[in-house]
Amino acid sequence: MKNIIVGFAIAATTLAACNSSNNKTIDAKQSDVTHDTSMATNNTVGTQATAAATSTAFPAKEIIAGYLQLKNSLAKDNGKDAATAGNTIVAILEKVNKASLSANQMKTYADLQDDIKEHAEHIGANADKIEHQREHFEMLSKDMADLIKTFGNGGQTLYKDFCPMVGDGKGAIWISEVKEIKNPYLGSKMPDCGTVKETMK
Ligand SMILES: [Cu+2]
Repeated sequence: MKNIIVGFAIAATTLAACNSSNNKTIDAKQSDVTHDTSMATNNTVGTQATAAATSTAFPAKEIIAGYLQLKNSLAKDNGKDAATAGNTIVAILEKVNKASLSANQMKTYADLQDDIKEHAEHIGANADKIEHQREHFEMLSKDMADLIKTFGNGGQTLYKDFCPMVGDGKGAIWISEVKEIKNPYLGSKMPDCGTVKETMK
């Protein structure tokens, strides 16, 4: 228990150092999200969403692709590629056509957009600090799980993985496109640590 509290304190301090507005986010995201896949709506699936400003569909597929690119870069301990993926996510978010969203989608997106953007920006700006990127990736992963619940999986089967060894035994989730575990938090130190907790169809 002491370790957990210390872990939270360190995480909060680190993030406060890079942006004080993040403290609220940490509290809000501390409890893991329970998932009801039956609530997922796949109404953007099947439409070829583009990141163009004129797009009428939410670019769930593109955001997920950027996230997966980020996840795979971290699994390979490549902070430079992770930063590129972070910047890609920011660019996609900036082109979202909010007028195309339903009331329910708008509500979810309004809650998530600033958070996702901020984590993606920090990951983009810290190519040489992979452990810092991983702290933001942990919170980004929770946001992505929420995003997928509302906007669908972009037409591909996704897996929610969990590794109990991240953050001094606190554990952390990530989303993957493959069933095989490739740990983005521990990389080459422990590539296969973790289990599939949920299939997000
Ligand atoms: Cu940061």
